[in-house]
Amino acid sequence: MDVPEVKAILRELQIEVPSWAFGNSGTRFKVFAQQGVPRDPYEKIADAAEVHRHTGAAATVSLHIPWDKVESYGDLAAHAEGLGVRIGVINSNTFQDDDYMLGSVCHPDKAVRRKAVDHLLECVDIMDATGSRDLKLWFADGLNYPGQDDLRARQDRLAEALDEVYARLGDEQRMVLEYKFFEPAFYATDVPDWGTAYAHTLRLGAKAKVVVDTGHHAPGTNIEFIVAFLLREGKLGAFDFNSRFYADDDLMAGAADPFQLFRIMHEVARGGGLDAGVNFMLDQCHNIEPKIPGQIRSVMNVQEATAKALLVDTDALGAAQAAGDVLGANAVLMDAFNTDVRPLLAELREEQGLDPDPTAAFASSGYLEKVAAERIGGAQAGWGA
Ligand code: PSV
Ligand code: MN
Repeated sequence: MDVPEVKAILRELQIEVPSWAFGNSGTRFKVFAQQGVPRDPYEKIADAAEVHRHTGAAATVSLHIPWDKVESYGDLAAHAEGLGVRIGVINSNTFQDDDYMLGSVCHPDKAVRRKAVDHLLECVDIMDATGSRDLKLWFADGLNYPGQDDLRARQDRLAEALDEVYARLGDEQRMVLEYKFFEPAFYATDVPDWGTAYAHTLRLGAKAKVVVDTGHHAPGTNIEFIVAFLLREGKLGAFDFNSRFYADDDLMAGAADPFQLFRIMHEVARGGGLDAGVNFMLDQCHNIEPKIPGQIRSVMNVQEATAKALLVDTDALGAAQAAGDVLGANAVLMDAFNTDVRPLLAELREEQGLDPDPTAAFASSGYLEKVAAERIGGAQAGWGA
């Protein structure tokens, strides 16, 4: 693909940012407060709009319910639009209530399952108000000990819950199911892997797809294979981008392994995923770095990985592969990965009327100083609060 074609695709690429990235977060040992952190969903959206203002590539914001509960979602959506962004995916939360200690939609008690499904249905009501297309489902359900509950019955309960929510979706709405192989449960989780998520969404129908959170795999998992497979089957719905060194670290996308992000974006591009309604979101928690620049960095990292992926000489790659030229094929891929795409992206930003250096532009905008002075009093938002 030549440079003008690469730029045309990058101009359209949007990376959704999560509202919770702008609140305080930390580890189970300590949450560090930062100055100017938003105190409500309106302020979170204002911060998210800054990411878009400087990158032109983050036009939508994911909400997490109940963290982002407000009186009027129509009003919140109008607030977002006034700032040049829109509300994107609605993330459900069935993991922070005492009732959910033994699970939510897979809980052995029918009353708890009812409560969880009602929450999911409420999330679809919110989607109606915000105009959101996707409901993101991640369940913390699972077991810590063998024998704790019936693995098989829990799949039946999960299927029953998913059926009810699926039936509530409007024609243009979708549900996207996220998998995770551990945490908070350590022996078994009820949606541990892409195979389980794929089987449930396949049974449900075309409006159900799979979410790939890049932090939710065992070390060494070939995530680009999963991406290629799901795209081939029309079942890749969304990404939660972040990076990890050890567990589900939720670090900035592309920070730990830019080569992996490139390989993923190569399969996305190869499988038509840049044009298939896939939602690209950052699911990150910024514990020690400032949050808005942290999101800007991740958006830029995804853009860089995508630009490199688009620069792969696919004809030369195909020819080398067909000839069994192992080293030649690998060299084609590595040439693209080793290309410095920063000048290309800087040029693109200038063409879009943006500063070629979004990080520096944000730093000199005075926004951080302004909100630090203004946001005094009230309770700072935080992951889980
Ligand atoms: C779970 O680890 C997860 O990735 C889900 O997407 C949650 O909704 C999110 O983290 C919260 O950060
Ligand atoms: Mn996630």
